[in-house]
Amino acid sequence: MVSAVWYFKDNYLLTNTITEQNHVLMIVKIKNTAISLVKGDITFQETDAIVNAANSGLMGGGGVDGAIHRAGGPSILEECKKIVAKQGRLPPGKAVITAAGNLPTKYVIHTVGPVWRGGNANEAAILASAYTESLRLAESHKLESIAFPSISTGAYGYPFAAASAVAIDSVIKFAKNEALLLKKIVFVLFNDAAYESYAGALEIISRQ
Ligand code: AR6
Repeated sequence: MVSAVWYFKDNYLLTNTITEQNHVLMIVKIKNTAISLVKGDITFQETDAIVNAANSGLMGGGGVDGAIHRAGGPSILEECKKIVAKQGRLPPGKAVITAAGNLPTKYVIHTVGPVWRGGNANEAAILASAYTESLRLAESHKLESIAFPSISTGAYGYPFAAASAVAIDSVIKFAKNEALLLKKIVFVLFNDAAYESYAGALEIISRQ
């Protein structure tokens, strides 16, 4: 069964579609950039870049980081080592780019989100910066599409409700104010709880 709800307001449209597989897909268009939510594994995304929820050492880890290095092969780690040798550890909120080895994407953008410490340790600003710096790097490499995981909401413990509001707000601001070539921004959510949280945030913020 396919059903769709469309909302129009100013320069975006919002679709809320239930596909044949019963996967909910939500898309909001801001100027020339479509922001969409899908459920799934980020390593399967065929966007120009996928974003890695890395740590400052850039030497791999668990969660998204582990999945990307496993699926992409050793060339990504080799490139990360060269970056760290040249410029040192990657501070939280910053981003760097490498090729993508065996992954179906062209590039991996590695960023570091904040560790959740209760909400009063600048977490929201650092998380917003991780998204914005990743998007700027994509633009500077003339990329048209990028896929994000839900940065910081796994090992780093950021609650989904708070993290999704920051993530959605950051990409909408970027689409409104900075996007030139970037036409597609995808959030790849790993489970229902993550999806519901991002869908709620996208619906609320995009109506404002
Ligand atoms: N595709 C999409 N989302 C995923 C996948 C996947 N394959 N695997 C997990 N998630 P995390 P963080 C979700 O821990 O919190 C690493 O060890 C997961 O359910 O990957 O930023 C790094 O090396 C969660 O909602 O990233 C760092 O040390 C979200 O992705 C540290 O973890 C992020 O979970 C970074 O922690």
